[in-house]
Parts: sequence; C-alpha cells; structure tokens
Amino acid sequence: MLQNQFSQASFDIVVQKYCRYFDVDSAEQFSLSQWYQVLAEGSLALAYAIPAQKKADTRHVNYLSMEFLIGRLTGNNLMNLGYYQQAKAYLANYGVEIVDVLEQERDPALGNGGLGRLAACFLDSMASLGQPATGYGLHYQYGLFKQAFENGVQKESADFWGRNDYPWQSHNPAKTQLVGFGGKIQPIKDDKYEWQPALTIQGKAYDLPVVGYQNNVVQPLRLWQADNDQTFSFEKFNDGKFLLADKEIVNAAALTQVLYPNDNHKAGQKLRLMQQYFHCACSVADILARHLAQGHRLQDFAKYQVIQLNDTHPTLAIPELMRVLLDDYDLSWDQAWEICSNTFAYTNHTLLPEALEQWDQRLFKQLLPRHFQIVDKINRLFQQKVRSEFGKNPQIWEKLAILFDYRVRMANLCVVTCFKVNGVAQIHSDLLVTDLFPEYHKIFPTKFCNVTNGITPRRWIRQANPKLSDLLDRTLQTDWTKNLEQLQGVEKYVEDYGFRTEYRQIKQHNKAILSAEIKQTLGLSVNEDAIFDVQIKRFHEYKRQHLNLLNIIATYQQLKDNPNMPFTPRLFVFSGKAAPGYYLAKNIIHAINNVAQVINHDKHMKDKLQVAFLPDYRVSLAEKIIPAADVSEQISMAGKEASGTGNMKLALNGALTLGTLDGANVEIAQMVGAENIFLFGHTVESVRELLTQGYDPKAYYQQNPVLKSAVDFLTKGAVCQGNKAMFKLMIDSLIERDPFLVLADFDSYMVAQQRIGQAYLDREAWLHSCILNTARLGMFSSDRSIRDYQQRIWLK
Ligand code: GP0
Repeated sequence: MLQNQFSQASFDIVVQKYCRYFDVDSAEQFSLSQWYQVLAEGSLALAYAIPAQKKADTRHVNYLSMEFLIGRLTGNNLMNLGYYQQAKAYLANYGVEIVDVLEQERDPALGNGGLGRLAACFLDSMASLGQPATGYGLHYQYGLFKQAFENGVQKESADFWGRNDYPWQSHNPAKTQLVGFGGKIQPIKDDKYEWQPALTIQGKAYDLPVVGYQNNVVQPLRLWQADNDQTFSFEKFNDGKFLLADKEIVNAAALTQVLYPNDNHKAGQKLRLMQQYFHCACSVADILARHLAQGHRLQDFAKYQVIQLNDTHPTLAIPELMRVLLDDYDLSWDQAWEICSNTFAYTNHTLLPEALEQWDQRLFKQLLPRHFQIVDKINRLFQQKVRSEFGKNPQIWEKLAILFDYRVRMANLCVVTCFKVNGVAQIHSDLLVTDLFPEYHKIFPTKFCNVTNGITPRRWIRQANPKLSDLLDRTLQTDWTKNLEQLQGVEKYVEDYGFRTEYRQIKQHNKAILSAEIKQTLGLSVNEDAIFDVQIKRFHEYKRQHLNLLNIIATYQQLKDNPNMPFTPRLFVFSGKAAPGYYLAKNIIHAINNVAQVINHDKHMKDKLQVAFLPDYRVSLAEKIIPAADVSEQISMAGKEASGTGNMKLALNGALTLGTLDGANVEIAQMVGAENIFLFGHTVESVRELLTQGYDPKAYYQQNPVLKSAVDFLTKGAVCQGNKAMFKLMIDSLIERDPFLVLADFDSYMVAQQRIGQAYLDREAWLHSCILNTARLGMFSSDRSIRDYQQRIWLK
C-alpha cells in the first residue's frame, strides 16, 4: 500500500505559489503550460515524500552511462506513484485535461538512441524491482540536436531544453566533486605517486527521482554538470602551466555543454575524452563516499558495490578507481586490483569496428598522466598472462593488447578488468565470443554471458497505449506490468470474439491518432485502412532504411505500370535522425523525403501508396507511432544489430515484425513462432559465405531489372530535380561496395513485402498473429533483463 496519500493540499500549495508567480487571481487563468509547471512540481513533491530506503545489505548497482534517454517524466512518474487518476481528477475540477497538460512537457533528449533508452528502461525496472541502484550520467546543456527538413534535407539545430528550469531535477549541493586534468605525476616512494593536475573542474550533482512502479521506491538518477572550480588558479593559468603541454584554455562549462550525436560510431575528440573522464571521476568519488558513509569497509567495496559500464564510454572509471585506491587510500596494487576486478562489469552494445573506442595515447597521457601509468601497468601485467597462455605470439598480442600502436583500446581494458562481459541479445553475445573476443574467451572462459535487452512495459504499453492496457487489465484481472509473462493469459482469448473486436478497434483508434499527427506535421491525409509499415530508428547504413526505400520505389513503379494489379494499400512511416557528419545517412534521408514528395503528390497513389517521414524522432513521438503500427521493419544486415529494442516495443503493441535473423529478432521469432513473423534475407552464416565467395553488388544491379530501375529512378525526373548526382553517395555505395548487402537481400525483402500484402487481406488471421505477438512477448520486459543481470552478474 502506498504510504503517503495523494494530497490535494500539496497541489493547492503549488497552485497558490504559481498564482503569485504568474500574476493571476486564480488557477482558472492558467495556460496549459502553466498547468504543466504546477503538475510537475506537485508530482515532484509527492515523489520526494516517499521515504528513502533503508540501507540494503545487498550490492548496490551503480549504472554508469553517458546517455539516459528518459523521455517525458510527469505522466510516467504519476503513474508509477499511483496518483495518475487523482491528478487527472484534480485538473478536471478546473476543466483541464491531463493529457493536454502532459503534452506541454519538453522531452529531454539526453541520449542518441537504443543505448540511452535502454539505460532509462533499466532505471525504471531496477526501481520497480526494488534493486537498489543509482544511475550516473551527465547533465548536458544541449541534448541531441533537433531535426527539421528543408527541401528534404536534414537540418540540425541546437536542442536548448532549458536544463536549468526543468522541474524534475534538483541541484544537490551536498554532492559536489572536484575533477582534475593534465598536470604531472610526483613519485612519492616506490610504486606510490601523486598526481598534480594542472586544472580542476567542479562537478555539480543534479538529481532526478526514479520512481518504482507502485512500490514506494524512489532512487536517484544523478547527472553531473561541469562548472569552474571556485579555487580556479589564475596564478597557474598565468604561469602558462595550464594543461602544461598545450597551454590551451578550457572553459569548464564546455565539458557538459553537448551530447555527442554519434550512434554506433566513435568520436575521438579531446573534449569527448574529457567528458568521459569527468563523468567517471565524479561518479567514482560519489560511489566511494556513499559506500564509506554507509559504514562499510573499503576492502568490502566489491561486496557492496557493482559498477555496470554501459558500453565503453565510462571505461575510465576503472583506472580512476585504481588511482583513488592506490594514491588516496594507500592500497597496494594487488589490493586495488582485487577490488576493481570484482566491481566492474561491462555491457557491449555493438560489434561494429568503427564503434569500438580507441584513444590516441598522447592525448590520453597529456590529459590523464597518472591514469595512463596505471593502464600501462595493467597492460604489462596482462601481457605476462597472455604469454603464459599462448607463448610469445605477436599476432595474438596485437589483438589482445590494451595499448597498441599508440592507441588505448577501451574495450580491451574492459574485458581484461571486468568480472563479467555481456552482450545484449543471444546472437550478439554468441558473436562476441566467436568473432570479436575469441582469444579473450579462451583466457577467461567464464567471463562472458548474455543478457537479452528488454523494455519497460510501464512506459511502452501502459502509458503509450492506454486503451490496450485497459483491455489487458479487464481481460487478465492482474497487474500484468509487474510480471509481463502474464500476458500469456491473453492467448486463450485469441479466438474470443469480444476480445478480438476490442483489440482491432484499439489498433484502429491508435492509427487514427497517428494519422492526425501526420496530418498536423506533414499536411498529409493518409488512408487509415492502409497497412501502417513503420521504420523508426537512427539512420545508419547497417540498419538499411535504403532497402525499405528501394522496395517503395519498385512498388511505385509496378503500380504505375499496372494500376490494376492487386495491391494492399500501404503507408510507410519513417522517423529517425542521422549524425550531423554522417553524409551517407543524410543522403538516405534526403532520398526518402524526395521519393515521398513524388509519391504523395501522384494522385493515382492516393490511398494506395503513401510515405510519411516524421521529423525529429524522440521518445514522445515514438510513443505515438508504436501503438499505431501494423508492420515493424527490423531489417539490418544479419550480424550487425546487437539487439534492437524498438522491435520489442512494436511487437508487444501488436505490430508484426518484418525482419532479418539479427539481434533480438531471433528471439522474437522463437517466441511468437514462424507463422507470426515475416523473416527474410541472408543469415549470419550465409552472409559469411557470400562475402568469402566475393560479393559483387553490380552484378545484382545489372541482372535484376526491377532493382535496376528502382535505383535508376533516383537519377531521373522529379525525385532529383534534374540533378543526377543528388543521391550519388548512396547509389555509389550500393552499386560499388554495398557493405551491408542491400542488393543481395532486395529480392527476398520484396517477396516478404508481397507476403505481407497478401496476409493482411485475411484480416482475421492477421489479427490472430497480432494478438499472439502481444501474448507471447512477455519475456521482453526489462524487468526480466534486470533479473538476469541480478542472477548472472550482480549477485556473483
Ligand atoms: C549500440 F554501440 N547502440 C551502440 C551505440 O553506440 N549506440 C546504440 O544505441 C544500440 C544498438 O545498436 C542496439 O542494437 C541495441 O539494442 C541498443 O544499443 C541497446 O543495447 C539498437 O538499439
């Protein structure tokens, strides 16, 4: 039972306060956005009215992530607090609709995509399961850029999200930290050193409450913001000792000014390395302080703390903890190593080589001289281990070294140090062992494991799809969000007329809402009876939005040639951003927009074939698209998508997956059964075969007239406005190299699309499959992921 009752009085106080602030006599005069401030502030007070948990005797999870893509919080937190209905009624008294008020909230974009959203789902699940945890991230001034289209071209603008006015955060002045950079190392005695940084920066803590689902748990997401240290030394500065080597001026606040907009790609800039260290240093200091404040002994650190590294971005926490233990707490190397190698665990999110972080050794050494020394020692000690395992073998060492060729390889540092390394879907974890880290696996056979990703059903079903949630509540008579496996209970209703009717109506209702959104943003009236075929995710070649596009063009051409051919109407929905410097991905976006223009303006295509590219993809937009989807495009080249998580959200909300055997699609297929998913394309094995045989994309282009004419369409007529070179980047990549086998999978993809068109005609059978998708995907709750982390990683 909830300890504190929803108190009308606490909202009344906030209303009074804002009457003064806004200079109005009564709340009747509040605008929607003013109501939003009242609602958020009142809800925040309710969250903090929940007493802090007693110190648990279990391991505390410290989840370190450069990104937390939290989405709007007010509605979600009210729901988790159990006060949504009361808050709704409170506003209704003033004639105000809560959903309209919630739409006023900014959507903080403190992450790029899957990795950051996963971190947010995990926070929700840890709180909801009562797993003591703190999320540690950065308080960026600018989140991921905003996206607009100008003549089809992506234009970026700064995401000024107003971090200083955001009602859900509070500055926690008790937790300020100091972080050093540059400078030199002073030897004290053998193996003892003191680091004398050239510059110190302040890290200020901004806390957001993470509210567990109706269980009286609230725990922090702590975001660090950089500021000039009060003790900033102008003397040192004037002496020119500033960062010693390059005398460059660093504006402290710049450190947390902006989120790097790269996804599945390393950036490599100095400022990014500084960001990473800043994040790690603040977090490690905070964890240590909390550990000691709770009365634990330093030597029990690993017993009470685990530090989960979300990808390699927070790897510097490893040498930082070593440094603090060695230099500040005077532990021996072996003692410090014992603690570190039992504290850290690493989650790998990608096999793409361009995403594996490596830092220039000189830069590293200049910014973090003491850390470099520590990493160098870890590397040398590990080399001895490798020699005892494999003998002196330069080829093997070349792969396993942490320091090599003047680079610091972060993934290798993680694998060597961490007590567990996990991938994010079964196929990905398998490939991690067989393809990326086979030699490491030989040395550390028990280190590797899998934890398949998940999504929080609180946000992605209960909040995003209230009508479906209501149906599930009435049908199952339990709170299925707490144990999503209970969705299995829906399976018995798959033939139930009443249930089927409602399920179908809900999808139709959600499609109508999305159609209104499309009308409002794009001015496009869509056919609500068409198949809503959705591809929403970052733009990346490996995700193959251009495969989808080629099929759209080919279909358009067929419909032009043969207007009476049997065809099930389609609406193709795209949304997603490309990194600002990723020209090929931006070229694909441009091509989709231009093709959309042509098709949407062709009156013969009206209600038959339409393309809607919604700009500025973000969590709140995903919440509108996902419940309305009929088909979920998960079409990466097999072996490249670590897991995917949008695939889970869409399928749970009753979209059928059109996918390759990649990432979590493999497990989705196992759960729903082959009849309830549309699989196509090369598998990991057949990709391998094709590539060893020698892949020649041009041959596919020349030998397949449908494919050829689809590609050629992009160099002709209205699509490129007479500029043949407009989509050259994309076309050359496809025909000359095609690293992700778009052309090799084209035929199989088109056939799968035709099967979908056929299948949709049998509306009863289609509905059957949708319901089974909802019923059978309970394992993709992030609660299950967190339980797996507990059992396979954290409890060890
Ligand atoms: C992986 F390496 N992912 C990265 C990265 O830099 N950013 C990122 O979002 C994603 C994977 O691509 C994923 O397959 C996965 O599900 C997600 O991390 C969470 O594990 C697609 O969302």
